[in-house]
Amino acid sequence: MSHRPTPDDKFSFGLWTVGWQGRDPFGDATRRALDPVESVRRLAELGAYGVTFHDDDLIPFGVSGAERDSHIKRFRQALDDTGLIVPMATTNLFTHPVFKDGAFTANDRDVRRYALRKTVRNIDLAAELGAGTYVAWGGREGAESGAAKDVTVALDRMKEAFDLLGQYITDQGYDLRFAIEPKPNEPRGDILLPTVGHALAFIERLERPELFGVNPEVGHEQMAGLNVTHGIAQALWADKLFHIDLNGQSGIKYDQDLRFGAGDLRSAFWLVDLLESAGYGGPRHFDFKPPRTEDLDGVWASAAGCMRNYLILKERSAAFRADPDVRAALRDSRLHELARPTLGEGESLASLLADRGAFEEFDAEAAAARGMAFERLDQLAMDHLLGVRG
Ligand code: 3MF
Ligand code: MG
Ligand code: MG
Repeated sequence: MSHRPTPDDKFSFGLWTVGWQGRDPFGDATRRALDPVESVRRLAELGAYGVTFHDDDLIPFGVSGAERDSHIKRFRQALDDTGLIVPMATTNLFTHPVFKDGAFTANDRDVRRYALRKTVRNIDLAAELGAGTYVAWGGREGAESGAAKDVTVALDRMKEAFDLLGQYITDQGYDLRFAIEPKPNEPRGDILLPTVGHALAFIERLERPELFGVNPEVGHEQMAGLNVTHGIAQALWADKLFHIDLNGQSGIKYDQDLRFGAGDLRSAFWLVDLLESAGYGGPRHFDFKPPRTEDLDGVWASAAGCMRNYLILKERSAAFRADPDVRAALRDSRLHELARPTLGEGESLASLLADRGAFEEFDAEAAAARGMAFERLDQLAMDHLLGVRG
């Protein structure tokens, strides 16, 4: 298998990823600004199929209508020239100081109304460019202190915002769905809808839950110490994995946004194994930051590395799944038993309660003595991941 990406692999990148200039809380930019047109061309050359953006990545905040049109025109031309598509777009509701206390849940009502208008304006552009997903990351929806935010009331405002946006795309007849992106903290001390689980529960309270799914990010779940593959599995189980942000993170610390495959490599392996075996059909979207040590050559090497690592892991996962020893080990670990419903065909709760073998005559000691054979199975996975088998 080749590790060269092609558009069929559905790799996409945010303009803000390769375009990150390396400004952090302690240091100034280390790289020049990238023209979105240059990014589109370079990403297409590297084998990506899509590019995504926040409104302000493409059109600088606050420019006139005419200037806005000319930015869009140049971008469209670059898309036409390269064949790159825009699978997703999103709103920047976090950089400008007006959003310092949030956007959809800012205490100030005029800020909330402005945030909705800013979002609607960019939804129109997303629809015009053919995007299928509109991501919503509420980076500033949160607090640093207790009384500053009434969380239950803030969730009412968040629901109000998403219900209005759901109404808007329905009224306009746009073929768009929203993907909410959870994150536990950074830039706020604590952010609302901090994990995939919180977001999934919130979505069920919306007026049009069918229009809303999640956009989990690898590092965001790991910042909360969670198993990102489990979170993604639950999103898939709920039919809510509308989009995904792939990157790397080394444990519970600041948001590292490493290239995909860096950080927790084992977790990246299991994530690719899950996405590929579940038949996830959406974009493989990279939301990473090339470290500020890099010049522009390093930026493109880092972007290429994201895709290369995904393809290597995809190959490793396929070899793992095809290995007869792995199949035997999966049987020894009784995964096929997990797939069997706990009650037999046609069996009722009453028959379970009447089954003496299930309780009165059940030999708990004998069942407890059975080994699960998980270590052998996991070592086979390690061998495949490390490239010493198949
Ligand atoms: C922050 C993020 C965001 C979102 C983006 C698009 C700036 O940690 O991950 O990137 O991904 O707003 O959804
Ligand atoms: Mg992030
Ligand atoms: Mg993200």
